[in-house]
Amino acid sequence: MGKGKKRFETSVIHDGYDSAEHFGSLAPPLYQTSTFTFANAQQGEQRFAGEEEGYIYSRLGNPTVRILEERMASLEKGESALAFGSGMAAVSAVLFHLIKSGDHILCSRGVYGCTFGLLEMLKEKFQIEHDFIDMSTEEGIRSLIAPNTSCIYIETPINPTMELIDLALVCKVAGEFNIPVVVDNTFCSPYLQQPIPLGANYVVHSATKYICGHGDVVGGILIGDSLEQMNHIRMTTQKDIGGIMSPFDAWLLIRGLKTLPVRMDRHCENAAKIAMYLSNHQLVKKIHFPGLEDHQSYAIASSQMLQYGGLISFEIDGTKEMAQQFMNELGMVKIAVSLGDAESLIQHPATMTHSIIPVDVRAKMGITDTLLRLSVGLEAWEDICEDLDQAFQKLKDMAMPAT
Ligand code: LCS
Repeated sequence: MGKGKKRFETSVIHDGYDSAEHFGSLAPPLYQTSTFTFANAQQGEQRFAGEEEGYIYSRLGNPTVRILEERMASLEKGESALAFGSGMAAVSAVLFHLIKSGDHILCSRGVYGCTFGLLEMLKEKFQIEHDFIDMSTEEGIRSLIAPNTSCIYIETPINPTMELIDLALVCKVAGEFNIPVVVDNTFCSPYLQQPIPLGANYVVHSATKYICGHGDVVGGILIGDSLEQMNHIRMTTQKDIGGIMSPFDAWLLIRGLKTLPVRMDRHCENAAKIAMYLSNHQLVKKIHFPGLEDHQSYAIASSQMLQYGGLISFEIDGTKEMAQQFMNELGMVKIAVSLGDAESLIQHPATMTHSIIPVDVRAKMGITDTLLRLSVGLEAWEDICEDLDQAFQKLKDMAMPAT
């Protein structure tokens, strides 16, 4: 089987690494070094001039980090990838690359809270405007594209409302105007969704999540469809702003990636079962899981994603205090932000991940005070369900105390 023809489950284990180049070491080595020695002054000069291949300094490239970058580029079917110290560093690098003062960014109806914070900062400091829009129709997208629109930025599914965007549709319209499309693929991982073959130009990941899978790394990845553009980002935005990934974090992510398909299958399987349970519960007012047939994005999810993901948001039928009380009653399911870990995690977006967003904007995005986001872990689904069930029972007992 030739290069680039391997199946996904094989690529996560093998791509970007040849043990023959590393003394036969089965596990990719950890090059925990800040700098690289030159044989002589002339070699240093040639490396800096780009006349000789080779490493210089770990902010400009590191062999362990490079293995991860090559593997991620292959998994997302891009030309090249760059690893960053966090998902936000990857998001800011691609935005700094694409926009300049006075430009306009068109965004999906919702985005992660810190992405919102970054967009606000860009507006305040550099007069870069943005609009959050419903991207469900061609006309809707076209109507808000302005002459200074220099980027379309999409999350799908959107954190935390689980609304999906039809990527092929958006990329078709963007192509007519020659506007680059950036997709935050954090919620899916490349196993469930690959935006570049659908027409996107850049994919970003908070690698902290499913790519890592074990809750022990904060990292980000940017993948691009153009080697030239990505090399430019490497030698400008990444090098000079400097939010790079450490070799040790890259090493952990290479290790985590090997089990990505196996983990994702289990996350998705568990989430589908928990979603069924929640959708039948009388204390759940609304459930947002794209794998349920009556979800607004079910049709897009079925064609765009391999499976429906491991995240579920749901609204408690009650008050904000009841939603918080429900969280407090949970035992095994941990109260924590982040997602994609082996452990099931629950958080309250209105007061946690999306609390920076003003109430009226949050309301337009569909983030209510009773909305909870559950990242379904890898535990036995019955144990997750039992924990949710006992917390609901306590909530019910509190609402209707025994006489
Ligand atoms: N994009 C998405 C969709 C995210 O969910 C996050 C983090 C980021 C980018 C930023 O990545 P980071 O810098 O944290 O690696 N999302 C979080 C969340 O929902 N809970 O805690 C962090």
